[in-house]
Amino acid sequence: MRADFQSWVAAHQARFEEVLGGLLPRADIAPQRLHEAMRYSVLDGGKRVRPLLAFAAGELTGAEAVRVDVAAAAVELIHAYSLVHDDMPCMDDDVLRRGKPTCHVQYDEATALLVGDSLQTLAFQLLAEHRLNDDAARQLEMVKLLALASGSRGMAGGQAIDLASVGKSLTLPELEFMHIHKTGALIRAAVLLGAQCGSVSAEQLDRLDHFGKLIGLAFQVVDDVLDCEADTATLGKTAGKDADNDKPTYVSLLGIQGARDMAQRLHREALETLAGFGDSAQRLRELADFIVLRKF
Ligand code: GRG
Repeated sequence: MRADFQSWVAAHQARFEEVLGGLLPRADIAPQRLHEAMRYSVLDGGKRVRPLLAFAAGELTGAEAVRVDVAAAAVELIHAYSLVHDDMPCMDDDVLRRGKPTCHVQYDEATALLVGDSLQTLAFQLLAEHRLNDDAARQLEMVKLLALASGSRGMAGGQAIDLASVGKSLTLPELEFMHIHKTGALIRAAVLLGAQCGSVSAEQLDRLDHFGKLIGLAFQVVDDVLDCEADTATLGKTAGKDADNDKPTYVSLLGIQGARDMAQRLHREALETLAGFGDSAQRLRELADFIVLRKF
């Protein structure tokens, strides 16, 4: 990572932590235990890749930072809710997330369920409550975009396919379909929401959409490789879960080298989609590099 990019990431992560802290309900407000568990699940952890993508896309389109903050927070709250629910015994049944006990372990299952529900609704509350774009119709489109990316035709649908595919062998197109929905949809939404807080043409949005799809899939391919290669301490979540759970992955289909090659190809194609943007897309390029080169 270049020093300049590293400090951009660190500054945005630190500022965003404050933003999230201010947008989440305070832990001393009733119901205290639920609010405390929501804060536990969102704050102090995670790479914040999706918010960083929103910030980079927002910088590209000249968006006001306070607007992108809200869009980025909405996406991160959806992401945090999905992790809380995914870790529950009825799904992945995991005990470690972001280097801490998972929400249902730290609190209890009913609380974890309600944390996920409450984070999801808070995300949409924020999008309805704060001005994201001067054009109200555009803002409504943004709300719809996040709803589609999160629901049965996006992340939750991808998760359903994931749960149904345990112990089965999927073809490459089937695996791709699952991951474009489960992981890719929210990453794509982060790019598009960040961009739409500013001024962006339909043609530019189309190219950013393509970038988001490619980098979202690359993120998952790298996640599959890391699940095999990295250790639990580095990941902050249990390593080797995919093989243990007999889940089809890019590694099980293509082998480690095949999966790495695929991530490289997606990375290259993602960078190509940004070619026309010049210097304004530099942060997005650096984030694309980070997504494929990351070690955690
Ligand atoms: C429960 C509706 C529902 C969906 C769950 C996101 C998800 C769908 C499951 C998480 C399981 C998983 C390991 C997915 C693969 C990719 C992924 C989303 C990894 C976690 O994202 P990171 O690495 O996490 O950005 P941090 O903690 O850095 O935010």
